Amino acid sequence: TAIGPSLMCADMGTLQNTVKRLDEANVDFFHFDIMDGKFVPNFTMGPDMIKSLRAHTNKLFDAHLMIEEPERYIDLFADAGCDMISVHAEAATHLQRTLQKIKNRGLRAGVALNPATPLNCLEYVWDTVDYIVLMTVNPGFAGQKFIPMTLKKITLLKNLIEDSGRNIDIQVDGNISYEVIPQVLERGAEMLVCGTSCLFRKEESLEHATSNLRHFLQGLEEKNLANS
Ligand code: S6P
Ligand code: MG
Repeated sequence: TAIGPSLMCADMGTLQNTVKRLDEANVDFFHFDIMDGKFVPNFTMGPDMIKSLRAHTNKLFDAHLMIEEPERYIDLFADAGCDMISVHAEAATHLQRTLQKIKNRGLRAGVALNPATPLNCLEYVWDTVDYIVLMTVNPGFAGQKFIPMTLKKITLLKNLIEDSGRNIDIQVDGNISYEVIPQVLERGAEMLVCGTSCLFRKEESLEHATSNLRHFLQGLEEKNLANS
């Protein structure tokens, strides 16, 4: 299970230090939420911020583009140093072309889906996608409430991926808390976007939060091995 801190949940004034600390705490990837004030009603970070943080860690950079016409900005984020880019199926007019563009840059290509978006939009891109981001809240803000209907979607997606015979990861994003984690993992999620629900918490340091989470995940894995 991969742990990916959602940096929009961090204090923007001390971001460089936060990235260094999380790098040392051995997170698996960094999740950057990119918003355009149009596809979602909010703004966060941009390519220049990604570029300046790139020097401070070798961990994977994962950009989640919550922007309209994402095809126009793939090169910008690839040049900034991203390793993985996901685009919303609802926002991409030419989804296949956009994914192909990401792959042509040598990066991992992801499709992100809002909670209400059905899985059938993936039907003709199985060979062009490396990971699917299932939004478990409506995109735009941190600190929202998990939408339980999305659990069923993870199960359905896992089955479709198995049928496709391809190696495609499921990333879940939105209120991934200690209560939710066992439920999404047992349904097949592999990458956790970690925000205010499990990592950026007032009551504990980033180091503690990361190691607590790692232990919790190890405990779940051991339990699963014991059961099987
Ligand atoms: C939401 C964004 C997410 C959030 C993350 C916050 O639009 O895509 O990546 O930053 O979900 O996590 P939490 O635990 O505060 O909901
Ligand atoms: Mg996100």
